[in-house]
This record gives sequence, structure tokens and C-alpha cells, in this order.
Amino acid sequence: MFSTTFEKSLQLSLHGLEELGEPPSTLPTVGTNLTDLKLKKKKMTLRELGGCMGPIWPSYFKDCSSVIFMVDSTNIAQISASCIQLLSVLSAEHLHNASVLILFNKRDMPCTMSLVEIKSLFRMDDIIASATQPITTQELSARSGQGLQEVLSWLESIIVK
Ligand SMILES: Nc1nc2c(ncn2[C@@H]2O[C@H](COP(=O)(O)OP(=O)(O)OP(=O)(O)O)[C@@H](O)[C@H]2O)c(=O)[nH]1
Ligand SMILES: [Mg+2]
Repeated sequence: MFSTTFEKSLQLSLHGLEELGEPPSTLPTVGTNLTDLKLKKKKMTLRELGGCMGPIWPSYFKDCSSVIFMVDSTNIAQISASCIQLLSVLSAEHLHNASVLILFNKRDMPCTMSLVEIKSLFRMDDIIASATQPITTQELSARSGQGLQEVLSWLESIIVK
């Protein structure tokens, strides 16, 4: 539920490359991408579920202990669809106790909504209050690297659980 650019930037950031440089070229992910991370000497596997795979996301939930849900904060037209997808993820039985990180991506773009606006459109406070899962929200730019360290800290926090 997160992006390919994010996955690549996370790997670069984890290996100490401060400068992300030119964004990697990507194609829409039809299927899934697996990537392994080593954090606190433990291996963790992230699975990207491509946006166009929405209808079959649930078939992966039973093997999943945590969720990173990424929102394109420049795409106002997609906010309500994204919110419905988030609610269906949060209500999935297999994800009842999953730790959830919601990333508002593309914060480097001049046309993004403010965090207050986007959270209010999502009714994020209500979602967090009624969810069974612990939910963390974070601003991110997978391109510039803003927020990546916080994502790594979140990943470390769930690995020690
Ligand atoms: N400016 C900016 N562009 C981004 C950022 N993250 C991704 N992009 C761009 O958005 C486009 C799509 O990025 P992808 O990483 O392929 O998105 P994705 O979520 O993996 O797409 P699907 O696999 O189809 O779900 C690319 O042109 C990226 O360079 C970001 O933080 N900032
Ligand atoms: Mg992708």
C-alpha cells in the first residue's frame, strides 16, 4: 500500500546514503514487490501492494503483522477513495491488531494540501479514535527523504514488539 519510490528511498536511507539524488524511474506496480530490510539485526520483509491491486489486497492480509498505508497528498480527487480503502483495511479481521503507519507522501510538492486539511478530509481523528489498531501518521517525501528517518524509527519500534 506504499510506493515503489518509497521502498527504494528507504533502502538508500538505511544504507546511510544521505543524498537520494534523481528519483528512480518506476512503473505502476502490477502485482507485488518484496524488499528485505535488516533493522536491529532482525530481518523484516516489506511487501508493496500496487495501487491498482486494491481489489485483491485482502488476500495478503493474513501474512501481515503491520501496515504502511500511503496517501498521495497532491491528489485531492483521490482522497475519498483513499479514505474508503483505509477504512476497509482497518476493518479487516486479520489486521485487527496490526500496527498501522499512515504516510502522507509527496510533501516536497508545492501543490500539496496542508496536513491539517488532509487529516480533516480523512476525518483522521475519528478514524484513530475508533480503530482497534495503534495508528501513527507521518508526513513524507519519498523523493527528498523528508520523514524517512521517522519511518525507520517506526519500523524499529514494531520490530522490537
Ligand atoms: N514529488 C514527488 N514525487 C514522488 C514522490 N513519491 C513518488 N513520486 C513520484 O510519483 C510517481 C509514482 O511513484 P511510484 O513510486 O511508482 O508510485 P507507486 O505508489 O509505487 O505506484 P503503484 O505501484 O502504481 O501503486 C513517480 O513519478 C515518482 O517519482 C514524492 O515523495 N515526491
Ligand atoms: Mg509501485
